Amino acid sequence: MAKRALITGITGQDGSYLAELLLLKGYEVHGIIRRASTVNTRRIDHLYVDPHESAVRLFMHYGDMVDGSRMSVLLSEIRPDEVYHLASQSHVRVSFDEPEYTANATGLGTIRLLEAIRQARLDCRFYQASTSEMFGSSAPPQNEDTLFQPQSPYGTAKVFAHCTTKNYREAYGMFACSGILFNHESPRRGETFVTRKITRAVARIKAGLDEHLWMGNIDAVRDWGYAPEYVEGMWRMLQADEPDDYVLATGDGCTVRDFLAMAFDAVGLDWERHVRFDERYLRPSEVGSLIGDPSRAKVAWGWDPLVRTPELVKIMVNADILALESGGHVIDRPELPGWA
Ligand code: NAP
Ligand code: F7E
Repeated sequence: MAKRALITGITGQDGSYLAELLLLKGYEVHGIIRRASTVNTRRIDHLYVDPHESAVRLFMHYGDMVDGSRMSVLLSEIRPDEVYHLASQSHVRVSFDEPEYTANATGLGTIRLLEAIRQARLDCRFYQASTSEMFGSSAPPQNEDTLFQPQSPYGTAKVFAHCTTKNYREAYGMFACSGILFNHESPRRGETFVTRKITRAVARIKAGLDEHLWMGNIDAVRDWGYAPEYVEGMWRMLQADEPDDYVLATGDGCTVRDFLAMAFDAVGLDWERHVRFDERYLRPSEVGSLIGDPSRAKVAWGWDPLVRTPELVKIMVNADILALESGGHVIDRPELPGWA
């Protein structure tokens, strides 16, 4: 019988790739979506017209992480073998504007889901989407033992969710894991995160539609990998013999300035002629440098990402140029082993 997975946050960047991967692996996939006044399923619509007829194994349910009773009903009805909890208010800058909502959806949302699993007495495996933002001001390279010193309401909410996941593993013997993922990007990345903001702007400036790009702190260092490889890591985490927490990262650091230079260079433009500073994109407290050490995942199950930041930049710039030329949204297909 096919394994049954539940994905919260299925309409997001990671949720869409993960749904695709699990359908390719033969899973029955259930996703939780929020009701919005306009349809926001553009990242997963292609899965309903899949030539392999995966659409018959894909099911959507309305729900919201702030609604605990709905989580209980959904978990009892779906009875999944694996739960991938990806739903979150995931924007760091926005979390300073909406700290209480971020704590509710991103922090308490995890406890609502874990309680729903526990009370339904489900024997299922649970994945928590933890983040390098939990390390905050701790110096790189960061690994699973690095001190959490979060610098934003998003980071503190994720520390709460991370510790709660560990507590349910230890207190109730649940197979509950946290993936501490460093920044991972793709053509499906939300348009207000810095990489996608840059690659969209490069496509528009190259096409003569815009002249300038307005940026905040370009000295920040991040470890940018390719999202499809990271969702494959989430799946591997839940196939392990024992539950544990793992860092997923490339191990390479790069400044926003370097990313800008590579992206403009990919289309033969000089970034310094087009980029302007705008203090509105600064944060009340910034995380200066995040560079991950993924040794534990490499040793445990050989996870070793193929795509490094320079190649990622090219993938994203090319996808944004193609989307602009085709006059709209184009869904990318990862060209990686296991995704054919
Ligand atoms: P994303 O593109 O922003 O997607 C977030 C998803 O969560 C969307 O499907 C969104 O639904 C859903 N969501 C938000 N608030 C919700 C709520 N109250 N109830 C139900 N659903 C809600 O994020 P992502 O990049 O795919 O990241 C996936 C997860 O990994 C997130 O938890 C994020 O914090 C974490 N993470 C991301 C990275 C990264 O670099 N991408 C790194 C570490 C950890 P709508 O479509 O309706 O908005
Ligand atoms: O910023 C700087 C900004 O918003 C990266 C989320 O997926 O990864 C993400 O969080 C850096 C920061 O991602 C602009 O100050 C400069 O230093 O793309 P970002 P993030 O804050 O690292 C972690 C791992 C997550 O878990 C989160 O969910 O870029 N920066 N100028 C800018 N950032 C933005 N967004 N816009 C700018 O104009």
